[in-house]
Amino acid sequence: MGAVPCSAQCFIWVFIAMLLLSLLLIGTLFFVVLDYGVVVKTDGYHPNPAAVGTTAPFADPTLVRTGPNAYPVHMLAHLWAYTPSPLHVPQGAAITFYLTSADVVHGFQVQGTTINMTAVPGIIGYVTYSFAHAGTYNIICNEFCGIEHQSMIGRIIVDPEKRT
Ligand SMILES: [Cu+2]
Repeated sequence: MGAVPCSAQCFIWVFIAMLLLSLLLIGTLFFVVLDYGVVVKTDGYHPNPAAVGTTAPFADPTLVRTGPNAYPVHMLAHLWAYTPSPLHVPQGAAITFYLTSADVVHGFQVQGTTINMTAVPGIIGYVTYSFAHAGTYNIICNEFCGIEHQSMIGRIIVDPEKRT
């Protein structure tokens, strides 16, 4: 018994099934990207990564309180460290990390948290996070960036909330 030839109606049903699968795949991609914030939020661009550390706002990477619970900080990744480090932040405060790189692509993963960004030269990404627990958190580089990559570790020290 030979193979059963596919009729014109059969081709139509195969086409419909593939179309539905394609729509499902595309719909799932949109859902995941839009709903879970997979796309890194970008705050801006700068044309000269080599000079970003000497120009505002990255030249003065201090934590400044700008609202009732708002603390933005401009964080610079460079060969092979993070500036500022150690960074003291208050427990429970909403810290917005504005991150860029002065040279090559670096990682910015804060252990024990959901912060995991990529520092890209020329692009300023940002993420807001609130540290619920006091303690010392390591920032690790998870993008291979050169011969001292493994020693590229920063520190975030979360100071206990002062209760009066
Ligand atoms: Cu690295």
